[in-house]
Parts: sequence; C-alpha cells; structure tokens
Amino acid sequence: MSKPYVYITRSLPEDVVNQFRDIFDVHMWDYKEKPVDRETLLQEATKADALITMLSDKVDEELLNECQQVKVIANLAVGYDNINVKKAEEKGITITNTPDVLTETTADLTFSLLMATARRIVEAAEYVKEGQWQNWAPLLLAGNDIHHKTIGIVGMGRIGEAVAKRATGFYMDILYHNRSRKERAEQELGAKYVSFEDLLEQSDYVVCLAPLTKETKGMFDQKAFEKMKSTAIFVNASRGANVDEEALYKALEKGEIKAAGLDVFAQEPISSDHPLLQLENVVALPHIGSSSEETRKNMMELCFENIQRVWNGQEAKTKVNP
Ligand code: 8YV
Repeated sequence: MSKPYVYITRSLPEDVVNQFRDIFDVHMWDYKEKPVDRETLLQEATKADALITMLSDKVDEELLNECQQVKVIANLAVGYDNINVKKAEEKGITITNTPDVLTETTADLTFSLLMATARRIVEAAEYVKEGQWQNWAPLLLAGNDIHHKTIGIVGMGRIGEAVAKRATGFYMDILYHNRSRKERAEQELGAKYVSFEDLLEQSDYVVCLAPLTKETKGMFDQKAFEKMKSTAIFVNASRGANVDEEALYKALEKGEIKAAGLDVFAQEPISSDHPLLQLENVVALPHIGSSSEETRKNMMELCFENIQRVWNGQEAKTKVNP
C-alpha cells in the first residue's frame, strides 16, 4: 500500500521530517524567500491525504473544496483562526492544533516583551551599538518598574496563566478578564477577576493573550486605550486583529498610553513603513511567541503525531473540531 501523501506548506528541518518518512510520503514547499503560493497549495490539496499548515495559510472554503481525500489538517500553531473549522467539519476533515507544548515558551516571550518595553531594552541596546553612549546621566534611558506593579491579563487561557505565574515572581498584582472565571489562577496565583473596563483602568501593564474570535476582534479600540492609564504599557502576543491599530497608533502618539510591545499585527508580515514602527515607544517583534528551537520542534512533531493517529483510526491528540 502506498504511504499517505503529506503536504507541508513550509520546509521543516530534516531531522524532524526524517522520523516520519517511513510512514509518510512527505512533500514540502521549498521555502527560500516566499511562502507557498496559492495555486500550488490548491493543487497539492487535491493530491494530499494530510496537510500541515501555518497561520499564514488561509484554509478557507475554496481550499477545503479542493481537498479530495484529506483526512486531517494539522495547524502548526495553537490558534486556528486561519481555518474554516465549520467547513472542515462538514467535509469530515479533522483539524488539529499545537496547544500545551508552546505554553511556557510563549509566556517567556510575552514576559520578555513586557520587560523589554518597560525597561527600553531595544532602544538602550541600539544606543550602545551606535556609539551614542558618551556620558552618564541620572535619567539615561530610564524605564519603568515592573515589580510590585499591576498586570492585567486579557485572555486567561493556558498562556495567560503561565504569564501570571511569572508575574508572581515580580510581586505583581494580577488582574484578569476572560470569558469564564479561572479558579486555579485565582486560588494559586491570587489573580483577581475584573471587568474589561476595570482591568484597563487599573493596570500598569495590559497584556492581550486572547484568541481571535468574533468577540475579541478589535476589542482594543479607541475607547479601550482612552480608559488606560497614561503610564500604561500595552503588550500583545496573541493576534494583531484584536487591536484597532489606528487607535493604538493615536493613543501612543498622543501619550494616552506610554508604550507598546507587539509581537503580532493585523496583517503579517508588516513592512518597515508601518505607522506603528515609526514610533519610538513601540517594541515590535515578528510573531516569534513560540519560536524557540525546542518548542518549534515539539510543535512539528505533534503535527505529525496527530496525522499518524488519525491515519491509524485513533483520535488525534489535540483535535480542534468536535
Ligand atoms: C504560531 C501562534 O506557531 O500558536 C500560535 O497560535 O501564533 C504561533 O505560535 C506561528 O505563528 C506559526 O504558525
């Protein structure tokens, strides 16, 4: 019997892929400069038994209609807002994601971004490298304290909770807002559930870790930024589309909030002329939340494991659709 045809929309490291070549006939997009083009992806979908997709691949109705024998689509991400899950379900295609394996790594990055923004680390590093450090001044590149401040986490899922845990090490007061109450975070980390408005008004650090849904899209709008303290720092490590970027730009420019640390943008990748990149009080990263060598390897292996399980008639380890 021929091996199942697995198409991957980026090239993954050989040491990961080789572990599965005995079982699968693996085909990968040879990523050099450009991601897979739409036409190739549509063609591959007609041939494939399983796909491994990335957040930047639109797995929409058109693509799903091309899937003749695809049984499973493994998304290399915990989020799956790039996938029309309902349509996939109708077609009997299992969708899987990569939760848990990336939780701590993404929390590390979120907290690093918060610290880098508060303590102006990127600006300070550039200052030294550019040879501007000629003198000492008492308030040279003075940032803001993190310890003993209030962090407000919007989206207290797995990653939110892991960020809250880090915040306890900095003696921070933890507020959170979420669809549902999180007893463990309240009892073990002392996190306090508050309304979105109260969180915005009371937090020194407002951290968005909510998935992108109809409810969260654009939730950080002009009104939200107006409610925040003028000293507040906004951090987003979930989805750019949760933020009205024009409103964020205005709030930062007018000094309605102090600074922003952004790992995600509404349209990715962004170009260097993006308005937010013109602001000194913005630290911008290229969506690297889960990007550690160890975690990305674990995510890739989980994608293959999920495909393998579905192929063997078992339940996927981390299935998204019911
Ligand atoms: C992705 C992410 O892994 O997991 C998510 O939802 O946003 C990232 O960790 C990355 O964008 C690759 O698809």
